[in-house]
Amino acid sequence: MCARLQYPQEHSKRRATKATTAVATRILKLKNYSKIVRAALLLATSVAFLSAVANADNRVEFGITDSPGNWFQVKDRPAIGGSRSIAVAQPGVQVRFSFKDSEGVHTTTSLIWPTGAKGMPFDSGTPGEGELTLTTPGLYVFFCKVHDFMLAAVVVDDPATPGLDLGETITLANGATVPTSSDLATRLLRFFFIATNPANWQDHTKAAWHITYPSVEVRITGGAVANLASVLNQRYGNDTPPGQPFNPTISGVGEAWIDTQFELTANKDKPGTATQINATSWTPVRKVALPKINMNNPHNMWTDRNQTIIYQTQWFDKRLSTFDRLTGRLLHDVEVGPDPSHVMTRTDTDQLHVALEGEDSHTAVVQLAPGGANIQRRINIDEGHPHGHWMGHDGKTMVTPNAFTRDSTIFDFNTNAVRDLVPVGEAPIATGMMPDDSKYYVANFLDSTISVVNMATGIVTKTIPLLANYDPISGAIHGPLGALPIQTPVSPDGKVMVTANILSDTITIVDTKSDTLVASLPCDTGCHGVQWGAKKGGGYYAFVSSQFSNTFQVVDPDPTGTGDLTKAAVVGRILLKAQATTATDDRIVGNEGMGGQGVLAVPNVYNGWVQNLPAAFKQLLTPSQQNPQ
Ligand SMILES: [Cu+2]
Repeated sequence: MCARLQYPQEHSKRRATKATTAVATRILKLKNYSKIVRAALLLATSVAFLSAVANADNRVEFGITDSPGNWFQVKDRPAIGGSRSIAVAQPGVQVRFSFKDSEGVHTTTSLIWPTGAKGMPFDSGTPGEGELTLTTPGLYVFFCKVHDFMLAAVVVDDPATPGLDLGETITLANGATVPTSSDLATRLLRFFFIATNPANWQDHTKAAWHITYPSVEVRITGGAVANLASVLNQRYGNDTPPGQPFNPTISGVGEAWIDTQFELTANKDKPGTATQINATSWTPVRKVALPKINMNNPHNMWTDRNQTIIYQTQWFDKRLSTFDRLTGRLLHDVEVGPDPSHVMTRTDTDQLHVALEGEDSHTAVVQLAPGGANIQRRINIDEGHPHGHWMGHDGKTMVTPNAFTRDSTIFDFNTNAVRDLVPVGEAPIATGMMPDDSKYYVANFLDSTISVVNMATGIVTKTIPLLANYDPISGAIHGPLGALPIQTPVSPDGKVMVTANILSDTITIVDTKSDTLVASLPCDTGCHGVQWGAKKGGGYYAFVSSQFSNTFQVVDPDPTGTGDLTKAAVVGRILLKAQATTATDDRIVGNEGMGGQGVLAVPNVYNGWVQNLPAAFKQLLTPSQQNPQ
């Protein structure tokens, strides 16, 4: 990962035409005829591509959809490098985010833009439609603040310069500015081309993982021109072994549920299944697609006190559905409000609380009666747009990360009021809490930091930087790191926090005693969700899902049993693709096993929940697992 490569022509002072630059570069490298033929074909493709761009009507229209990968879909233009979410246009282009084929609420918001570009940053607000004119040449990337991985890009190219203009520097939504030649800029481009093209996702049943990038000349920092695909291949490799699935040597307890949010099935037009994995055989036992209700982007789950019901959010929709854990039979499908993201129960009452990430108003958490059949009330959290909330071990508190407003709410159920609104970092997305509620953690997605909040005072006592060991220009890595952190739960015994980081594809390990980052482990691509389950005979496993991979990983934070968290290791990689023995309520037809997001371990062994387990589950646990902390 220690990439120090420069763009091949980074220091070139040449100012050649597009064609001569490309020809010269390629012919110099050629050693035999077949390579010449291949290069000529490549060049012809690039030239044809560029002239198509020059001739196109200078308008770009994106639609917003619930479809995995091409959430933002370009209308009436060909895919570029396999992505249907990017367009090339000329200065003055009118960009419209118009038609909508989604049941959810979205925004169209600037994530990346050419530094100083006119009219930037842009934010449509909800529901996401909007129109803008882009005049400054360079790279523009838009995302949805509700669903951060929904991406659209426009390259505004000045036809008078060689190569497609990516601009001198880009500015990111968190305020950072980096050269387009930097490692951070190309990592973001790599992420874009993986996220927006399902054919680029990491299929662990194949011998090699191939990523298709557009083979086009781009003009970057200092006017250097380089082939984008070559740069990305040189910096990050390609056709690498995706990593074979393997089982942990020590079993887990019970089962792991993973929302395979992007899996496609025959009898519904919205994506997603929930996959149940036996934590002894490590095989998929069942997939629940719920075609009867056209289940739409199942994102996160929780279970009731008896562990018999799965509560399932539909993140690109308005509904919280409930199904039987053992049979997959639908029990309820309740309209709760826009974009329900996460669900958890109160340990004292077994009521469930659902965060509505699309909700603009302050009443953005919905409380349902145990069983999930009906709504009891809407809770005012003093902000909208919460994503992954967490509940206190005694059921008396709830914390929410409010994705749009750089703050986190502490709600007190004793007083039924907001106790604190805590300022945190950019795009807070998920939370984790100590088993005694002494402090909680907020993952600030766009800042790549974690805020440590004292529960009693509501004060941020520390901000843990996840990118301190990374040089965004050269790409040099000096130690553990995480970029774009998402789910971040603390182990049931309070010793360790594990965080999934989606840009770096790393799993970061934080020692909760010192609140320091002590290790990072390689994650499969699209690293997204984490929850803790019990390890047989004592200890815990973190189950880590990856949304652009058909696997999840099992992390043992303390495989040596010494408490040394720097020895944390990935001890298993489990395939989420259905097998012949997997029961299912619909036929899987695409993105098999892909889209890993929400995770749930049954039995639920977090402090406060574990004590309420039925005896049959309790007896599977050690005394210390039955009473953690
Ligand atoms: Cu969205």
